[in-house]
Amino acid sequence: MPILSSSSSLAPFLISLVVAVLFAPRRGLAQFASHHAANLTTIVSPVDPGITITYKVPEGACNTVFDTQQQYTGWVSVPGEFPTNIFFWFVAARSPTSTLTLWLNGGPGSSSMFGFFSETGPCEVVERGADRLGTAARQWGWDRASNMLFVDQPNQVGFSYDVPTNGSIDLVTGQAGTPPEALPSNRTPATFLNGTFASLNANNTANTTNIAAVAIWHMLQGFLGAFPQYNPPDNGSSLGVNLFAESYGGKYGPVFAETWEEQNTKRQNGSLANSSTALDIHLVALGIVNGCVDDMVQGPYYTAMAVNNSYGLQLLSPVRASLANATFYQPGGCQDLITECRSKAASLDPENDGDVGSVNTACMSATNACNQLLEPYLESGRSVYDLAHQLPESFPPSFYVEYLNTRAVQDAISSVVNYTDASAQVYSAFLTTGDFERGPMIPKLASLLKSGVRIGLIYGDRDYICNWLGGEAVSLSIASTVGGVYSTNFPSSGYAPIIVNDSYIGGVVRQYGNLSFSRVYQAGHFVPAYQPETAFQVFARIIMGTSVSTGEIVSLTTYNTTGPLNATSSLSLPGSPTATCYLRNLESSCPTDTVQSILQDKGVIINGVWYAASSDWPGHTATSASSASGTSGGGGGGGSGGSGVAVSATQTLTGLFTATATPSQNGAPSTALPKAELLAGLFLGLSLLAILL
Ligand SMILES: *[C@@H]1O[C@H](CO)[C@@H](O)[C@H](O)[C@H]1NC(C)=O
Ligand SMILES: *[C@@H]1O[C@H](CO)[C@@H](O)[C@H](O)[C@H]1NC(C)=O
Ligand SMILES: *[C@@H]1O[C@H](CO)[C@@H](O)[C@H](O)[C@H]1NC(C)=O
Ligand SMILES: *[C@@H]1O[C@H](CO)[C@@H](O)[C@H](O)[C@H]1NC(C)=O
Ligand SMILES: *[C@@H]1O[C@H](CO)[C@@H](O)[C@H](O)[C@H]1NC(C)=O
Ligand SMILES: *[C@@H]1O[C@H](CO)[C@@H](O)[C@H](O)[C@H]1NC(C)=O
Ligand SMILES: *[C@@H]1O[C@H](CO)[C@@H](O)[C@H](O)[C@H]1NC(C)=O
Ligand SMILES: *[C@@H]1O[C@H](CO)[C@@H](O)[C@H](O)[C@H]1NC(C)=O
Ligand SMILES: *[C@@H]1O[C@H](CO)[C@@H](O)[C@H](O)[C@H]1NC(C)=O
Ligand SMILES: *[C@@H]1O[C@H](CO)[C@@H](O)[C@H](O)[C@H]1NC(C)=O
Ligand SMILES: *[C@@H]1O[C@H](CO)[C@@H](O)[C@H](O)[C@H]1NC(C)=O
Ligand SMILES: CC(=O)N[C@H]1CO[C@H](CO)[C@@H](O)[C@@H]1O
Repeated sequence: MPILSSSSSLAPFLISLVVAVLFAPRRGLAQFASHHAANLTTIVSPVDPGITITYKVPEGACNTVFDTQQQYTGWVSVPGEFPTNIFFWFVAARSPTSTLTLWLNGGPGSSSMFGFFSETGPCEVVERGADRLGTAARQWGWDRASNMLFVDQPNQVGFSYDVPTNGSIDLVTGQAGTPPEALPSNRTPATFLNGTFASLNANNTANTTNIAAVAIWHMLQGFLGAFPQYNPPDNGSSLGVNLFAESYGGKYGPVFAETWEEQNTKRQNGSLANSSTALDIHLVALGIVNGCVDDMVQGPYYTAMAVNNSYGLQLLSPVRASLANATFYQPGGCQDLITECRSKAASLDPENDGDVGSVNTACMSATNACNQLLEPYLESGRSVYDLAHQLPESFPPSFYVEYLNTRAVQDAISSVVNYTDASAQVYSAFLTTGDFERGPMIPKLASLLKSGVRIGLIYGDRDYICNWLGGEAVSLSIASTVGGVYSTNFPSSGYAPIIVNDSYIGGVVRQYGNLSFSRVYQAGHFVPAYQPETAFQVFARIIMGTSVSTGEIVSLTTYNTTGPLNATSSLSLPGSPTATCYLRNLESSCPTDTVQSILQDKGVIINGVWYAASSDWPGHTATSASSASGTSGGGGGGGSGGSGVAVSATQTLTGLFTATATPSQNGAPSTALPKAELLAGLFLGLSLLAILL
């Protein structure tokens, strides 16, 4: 997850460097991750005997809808100048399918465990009592339609590591460092923790998207070689491997997909080392969720979104708007500097190895200039991820960070490192090469489309940082770059409703052939966290190759949507929720006065959340429900996925929806439930499901 720093360095993708902290304070050895190799299996990659896959079944760490859903966690270890151990978490679909989807969060430097536990994964973390966290199945997890593979990349992100290294993390500044330090005099035990991290050496990771792509190709070779039963058959079946990536994934997606296609070609023409044992990656669909794909196209829409966002928010005066516009257009502005970065890269560092000083410098200058596009918006005090949310912002919940730093979970996956949510080192490594503005990405997407890869762009319409106006511009730019029928038929296809279920329309979609662009109503940056059911149906329709509007089977070679030629219908902005102060996300989620209270050791901390008094904890009144459901074990339960929709025993947890009529309600029901109600709903959901399953 990219999290904007509350400090003044304003990068358009990230990042609070808050990496961790606070668990019921423990002393000595217990603070560090320890390695229990129990039940780990190691096998060798089919393409390279230097690459190994070490994995196990993570017993009890994530409750899925069905106990029969196979899970594996592990690391693919790739040799190189420094050790690279890429963490993955695999979960099989609820019903058998041959399709496999790789999910990536962005950053650069954000862990895909954020997506796993907050967006598309099979389970979410729930409070089961005071200082007792557990998991419940997510109703609209994408495992409903596909086998899912979540990967922490590049190296040193999340549970991925080079060399396990003991250190400490300061929750207040978000800084992790090595070696471990004693508690500073201006910190309380809750705000300063020992742990085991990666080396935190920014040299020991990828510093460009192209370099990261190679490691991920090897990672997939290792994974698919180890688990051939999950490698979709390349027998003309319409189901294969899908890559869905969010935010900075707007860059990972096109570059990784391009790399896989190139490797396939090389394997087929025999020019790849070990062609005979290498595996084709049969990419069917590339999905981009609120992606910052290419500032050359999206840059102008920062200003546009601030004045013309269809929620009636006018964030800039006309004078400010034209000044802000100049940040992009003026001579020597964002646009010119991107051009300079790209022309230097094309001639001096075409492979984007990040090792040519003058290219790095030019691309860094472009990155800095383009980051300024966000500045006027920041004065509004609203979250860059959601127009409706005032800062501090705590959506989606950060319980999972706390959960992943419990001994029980680390033992279940046999991790040698603690979990961190975002890697400052990876972010800074990408910054030093100006990777943000390299590209260009549109030609890559156009050529993927040309070669038959389906491309689905999904944009939540309350996001600012990679907003839907820019996303729509990306879709039009892809179509015109592909040329031919796409350049005429895509823009002339009208926006059709996205019919999510019998009761509401979740957004609008323009679709022609293998290209679609969806505006998802009432969703911020992390679309599946805001609108789980809409995001799921759109995802499922993209990977199945059906109509994104209705889910009907269509012939994609001729199908197009019909409707208005713009997607600008107005909606009303919901009120801003009150933030919950998660110590593991202190910089973003806690107001200043609360930070002062925490530093003075006032209040209580329950499940990693600060409360003025223990009676403020929503579970205070729900504890009996909690202990009753807490023992339900492996069967899991239906979570709300942030939607606040409690699962009832009659709701089915499998299957896809196909529309037969158009409902009248525009937009999903309100997502904001009072916390206590949400919590009680979760407990209720759990116990009902325990009966159901
Ligand atoms: C190893 O796996 C077996 C079978 O899944 C399980 O019974 C056992 O508890 C596991 N041992 C450890 C130490 O995780
Ligand atoms: C190819 O495979 C051989 C034998 O398995 C191995 O020695 C060699 O390192 C591999 N080469 C590459 C480039 O992976
Ligand atoms: C971390 O410190 C503990 C306690 O001193 C020690 O047992 C462990 O080996 C250390 N881990 C690493 C990776 O240095
Ligand atoms: C971290 O561990 C070191 C020993 O490795 C110890 O001296 C220090 O006090 C610990 N710090 C905290 C905050 O517990
Ligand atoms: C990273 O690499 C650079 C260039 O080789 C070197 O100057 C620097 O000392 C390295 N940093 C670390 C922490 O090893
Ligand atoms: C391809 O293989 C899958 C799984 O073995 C099978 O279900 C499917 O019918 C096959 N498709 C074709 C077109 O042969
Ligand atoms: C094989 O394909 C790759 C990627 O398209 C290309 O660069 C290479 O020149 C081809 N080699 C041969 C021998 O055709
Ligand atoms: C920004 O500049 C572009 C190109 O000159 C223009 O089309 C657009 O209307 C301007 N937007 C604002 C808000 O001034
Ligand atoms: C980026 O990584 C490459 C490959 O590891 C290295 O050669 C290059 O010097 C790095 N660039 C910077 C700016 O550190
Ligand atoms: C690291 O994990 C251990 C449990 O294995 C936990 O006690 C400790 O608090 C964690 N440290 C951090 C910084 O998360
Ligand atoms: C969007 O399309 C509708 C219907 O075609 C039209 O009435 C409206 O004026 C258009 N709005 C904009 C901003 O172009
Ligand atoms: C541009 C385009 O191909 N438009 C077609 C979309 O589909 C409708 C039928 O549903 C046709 O009438 C349009 O010509």
